[in-house]
Amino acid sequence: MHIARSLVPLAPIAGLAVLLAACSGSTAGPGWTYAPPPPATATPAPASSSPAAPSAAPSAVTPGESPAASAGQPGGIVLKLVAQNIQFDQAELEAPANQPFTIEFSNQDAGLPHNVAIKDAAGMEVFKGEIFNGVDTRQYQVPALPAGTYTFMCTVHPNMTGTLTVK
Ligand SMILES: [Cu+2]
Repeated sequence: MHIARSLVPLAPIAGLAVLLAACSGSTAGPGWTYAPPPPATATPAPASSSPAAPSAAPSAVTPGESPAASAGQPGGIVLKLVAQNIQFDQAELEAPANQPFTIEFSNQDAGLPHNVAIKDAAGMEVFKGEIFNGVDTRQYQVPALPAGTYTFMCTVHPNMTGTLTVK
């Protein structure tokens, strides 16, 4: 609003004349002077309210961002895994071969660190998710893996293990 007000004095005299002419017809002259600014301020408001769009992105651009965001999750395959009482809720997981997937990992142990790491049949670590304290959830983006049998585990707790079948 402050910007809008400062713009008024800067407006050309002709512009002021138009404004005054327009205002003269209405009962509330100042009301019309303030009326135009709201649309101008309304545009930045949505941009600031959406942290994902730091640039001047009108709401019309927002739909365009959704496809871009979904493109970051190829396939959209999400495996859900929960850790509770220092145990995984599943002993076996299955994932598609040769395509990235997501593990939505929920750590339900308050104050305890967990993660999900994946080792191949040879014991080579092919993925290691961030270790974080519960209660919290992370979306692990796992790279494409060739078909095979893998082991998933918590790096912090060796007893937390399971079998990941990729096929
Ligand atoms: Cu753990």
